[in-house]
Amino acid sequence: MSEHTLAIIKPDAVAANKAGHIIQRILDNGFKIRAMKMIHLTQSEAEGFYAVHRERPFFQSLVQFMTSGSVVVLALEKENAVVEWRNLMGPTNSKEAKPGTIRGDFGTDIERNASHGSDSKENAAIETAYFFNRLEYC
Ligand code: 3AN
Repeated sequence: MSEHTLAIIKPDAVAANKAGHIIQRILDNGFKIRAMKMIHLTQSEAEGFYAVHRERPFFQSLVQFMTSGSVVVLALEKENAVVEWRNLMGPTNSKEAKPGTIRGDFGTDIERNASHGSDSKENAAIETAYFFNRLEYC
């Protein structure tokens, strides 16, 4: 059954002019883009998005990175979209990601890893609603 997930092209990839390449890969891999926008997150928006990581040692650094430049946020649709998008991204740490994956090709390390993807259907619904209202959703 068709499923949705929330993807973010992170500031490192946008600043390196790789957003277009990544969007093309998303389309080439059979995802439909149901919503998309380029935004520059405020500190409170980034903190809210990553609230589950609030107690983690990397939280401040992650928020600083995610507010360092523009991001592209996308709502993607495909069969098994959550798992399919995470497979296309590769593992969290870009240093462990294989060539051919988005993090392997466009990321640098565990923080500057080019992209985000929801980790479950439940979080996909929460994260999609965090960024898009119904009018923005195609
Ligand atoms: P994923 O994005 O692969 O689901 P999470 O949810 O564990 O990974 O982590 C959210 C984000 O926090 C990651 N995308 C990454 O940028 C950052 N992150 C995770 N672990 C670390 C770490 N040990 N050091 C620095 N940043 C991290």
